[in-house]
Amino acid sequence: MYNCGLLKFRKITSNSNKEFGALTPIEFLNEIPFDVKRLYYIYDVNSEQIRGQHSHKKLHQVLICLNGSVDVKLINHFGEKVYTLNDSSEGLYVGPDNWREMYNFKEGTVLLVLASEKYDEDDYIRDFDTFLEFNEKKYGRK
Ligand code: T46
Repeated sequence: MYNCGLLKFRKITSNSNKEFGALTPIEFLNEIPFDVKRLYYIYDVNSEQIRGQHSHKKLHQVLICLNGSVDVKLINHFGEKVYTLNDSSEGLYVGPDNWREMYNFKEGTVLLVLASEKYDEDDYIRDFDTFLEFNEKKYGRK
């Protein structure tokens, strides 16, 4: 898929003690494909709720599901794909021009998001037809 994809982070566990648990370190400079300027997290979402339903003109983000499970549908000029995020050693990179929808939030899900820019409502496209027109101008007719 264009301008998005899964990132695998390290998961450090103990071979001798399964109860020790796991630790995932992320070094922003080496492992995140942009400078992180902001983070936020989404939680307490009802399982019937659909969030997102917008795209960004410039923003790069990485979505990491710290607990639970959530489906993320991405649509861009070149295709669409659904990612199930349920592993906290994985991150979903989402670049600009991707329409995103997050749904099927399992109870207790915490979705951490690393973002390349400060919050800016002008960077959002919240109407699907406007998103299609914007991408057609940028990438050409399909
Ligand atoms: C995205 C997906 C994955 C702020 O004031 N500051 C912030 O940094 C953010 C992210 C949001 N807000 C406000 C704007 C709205 O009044 O929080 C409210 C809820 O935001 P929104 O409806 O955009 O939330 P989601 O879950 O639909 O989308 C969020 C991000 O906004 C978006 O960039 O890609 O998560």
